[in-house]
Amino acid sequence: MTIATSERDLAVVRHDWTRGEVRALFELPFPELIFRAQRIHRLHFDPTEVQISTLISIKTGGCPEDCAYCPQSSHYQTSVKAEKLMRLDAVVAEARAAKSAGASRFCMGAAWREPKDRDLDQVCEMVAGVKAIGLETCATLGMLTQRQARRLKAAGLDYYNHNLDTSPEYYGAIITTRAYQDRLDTLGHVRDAGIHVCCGGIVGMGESAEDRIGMIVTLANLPAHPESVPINMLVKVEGTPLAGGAQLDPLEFVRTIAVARITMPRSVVRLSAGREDMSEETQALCFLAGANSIFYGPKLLTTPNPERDRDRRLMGKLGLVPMD
Ligand code: SAM
Ligand code: DTB
Ligand code: SF4
Repeated sequence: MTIATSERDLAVVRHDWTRGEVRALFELPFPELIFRAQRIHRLHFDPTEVQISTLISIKTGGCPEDCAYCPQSSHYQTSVKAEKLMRLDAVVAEARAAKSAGASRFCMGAAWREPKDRDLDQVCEMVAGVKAIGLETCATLGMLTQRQARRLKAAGLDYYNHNLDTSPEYYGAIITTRAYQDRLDTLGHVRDAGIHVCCGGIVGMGESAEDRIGMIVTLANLPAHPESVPINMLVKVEGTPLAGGAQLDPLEFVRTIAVARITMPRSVVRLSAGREDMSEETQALCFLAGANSIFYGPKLLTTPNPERDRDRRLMGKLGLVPMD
């Protein structure tokens, strides 16, 4: 198996990755893998810059989908209580606080299978309100129709997060209430509406190495690479079917980040969920492997994320600075 190694080959952005090529990347000796990831990272980014996003759950819990990782699914007994959609003024107040803490993007998440049109009216107001205070806007609301995507774009939405989560082959073991193709359809609607795509997945869900390969192949062969690729380490939540699974070796997580960086050279790769339980050393390896975005602030949607001062200290130690 030959893999591109010249600077010119590395600079080519491809959408025709084969499983064999991606498998060969995963299996590279670690120093070789990291070196390639770093060379590609530096072609397109300043390796000291990290994009800072803050998450908020605008509608928590009670979701009809059965995603086996998710504490917000109504199929499982977890400590998450279902809440109503937040009020506009409360969302805008949180966005102001996120901006003054240093975030450049504000991501609003809702535990919906898909938004009702009445819900979307309110979310569009939130998007406009957050945009007006000078933040990039992101939302993750479940499946969208073409019309809903256009409405969000018109309201000022910059990014839509919609993860493929795992390989097409493993998807049915994780979610039964929707199909992989549903996800791909929504991604198409978002892209066609002119909204930037944020799409990645979760590792550590008991998937095989082949499934991590399949997930990256699918992401890297989308018609356009997602502008943002979140790689989440499963956050195990009591009450979900995946709570008791084996822990993935953190080095496999680092490898997944590196392969995402190499196959999607211009994408911002986010070291996403799972940092609360990750050592500083593992996080540092993720940045070396080409991760250049994090969620900042003590909560993800419902689970803990590192406190801000802990992240400021880590970034200081590593000499990393926020991306504009
Ligand atoms: N309901 C919408 C959907 O599923 O698209 C939006 C919110 S959903 C919580 C957004 C993403 O969070 C999921 O696609 C999944 O990748 C991630 N996620 C949820 N629970 C997680 C967990 N326990 N660990 C890691 N990532 C998780
Ligand atoms: C993404 O890929 N990860 C974020 C965001 N996109 C929406 C969500 C992580 C959720 C972790 C579990 C929780 O806090 O509920
Ligand atoms: Fe619902 Fe999204 Fe959680 Fe799945 S991941 S149960 S769709 S909130």
